[in-house]
Amino acid sequence: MPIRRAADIRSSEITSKENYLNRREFIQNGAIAGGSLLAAAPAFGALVPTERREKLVDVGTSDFSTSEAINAYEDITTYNNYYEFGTQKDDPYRNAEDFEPHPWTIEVTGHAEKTGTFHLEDFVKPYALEERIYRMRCVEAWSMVIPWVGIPLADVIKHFQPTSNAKFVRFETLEDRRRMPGQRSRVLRWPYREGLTIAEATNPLTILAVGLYGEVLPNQNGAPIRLVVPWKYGFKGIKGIVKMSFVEKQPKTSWELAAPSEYGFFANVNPEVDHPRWSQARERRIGAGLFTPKQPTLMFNGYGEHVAHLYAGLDLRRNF
Ligand SMILES: Nc1nc2c(c(=O)[nH]1)N[C@H]1C(S)=C(S)[C@@H](COP(=O)(O)O)O[C@H]1N2
Ligand SMILES: [Mo]
Repeated sequence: MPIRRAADIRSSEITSKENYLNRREFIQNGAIAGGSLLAAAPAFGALVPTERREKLVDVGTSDFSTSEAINAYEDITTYNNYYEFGTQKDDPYRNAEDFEPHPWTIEVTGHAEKTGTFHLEDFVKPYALEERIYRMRCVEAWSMVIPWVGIPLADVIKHFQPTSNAKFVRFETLEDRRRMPGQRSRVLRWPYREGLTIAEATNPLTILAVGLYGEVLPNQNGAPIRLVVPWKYGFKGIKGIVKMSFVEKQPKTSWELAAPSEYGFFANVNPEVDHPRWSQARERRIGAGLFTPKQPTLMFNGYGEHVAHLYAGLDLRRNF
């Protein structure tokens, strides 16, 4: 796999990122003027980003976006979890480059008025694209701020008209050992699968992302379409989705199947409930620099005002 050196990167690629930041007026943001973003080293010093992707047009903004300093494109695209392409953080960057996410179809099944198999283009066409700058928190106690581009999952669900039997939405990633070499290992049960309650899936914060940094989603981040649920640990954000099912029973997720005592169905970011092997009280912001101390983790990753009501009456220690 050819790794491009800094000298190989067209200056236009670098300029486009700076323009992007200017356009977003992030330069005026104190956190960035302080150097935490522009001076940030990529998560992997030796690696440089792959080619920038096609620009997405007609992308609206959102009130749900955080004003925190966003992570560098290099951080977001070289420090990933995507076990279909390997278990090391730079494996997806290295191994997903040749993955071809087109053409792509999504199957919608289960308890809904409308079901069927759709080309990705037809699946997303009815909805307006929005940029959502979200804080993301991984269960491994690191975090990033990512400018996603996506569509509200609530709109998609409304379109398919689930019946009253639909209590959960279940998602599946592509299963293809030839195109996803990590699936030759039994590290997880394939295909990767995830689920949300209908209330979680229709919460206005939940999106299906098709891009980041104003461009088409890179393969390592889940091209062509992945889930983003910002109040939950990153593993809920299933990548490379090929199937969405409206189901009655709480679906088993890949991480629950792998280690039920460590990863529960809800996976809400909760600094008060430790992972069995480590604390969840603090997090390391990727790209912040070696000497930056860990920062406190916020309940529901700071999104409690929008989602705490979904869990009223639920014991969050038992339902982790
Ligand atoms: N199909 C699939 N989706 C996945 C994963 C995976 O291994 N396979 N890893 C999850 C985990 S643990 C995290 S933290 C996020 C990382 O998303 P990012 O690489 O875009 O930051 O993807 C999630 N989605
Ligand atoms: Mo994760």
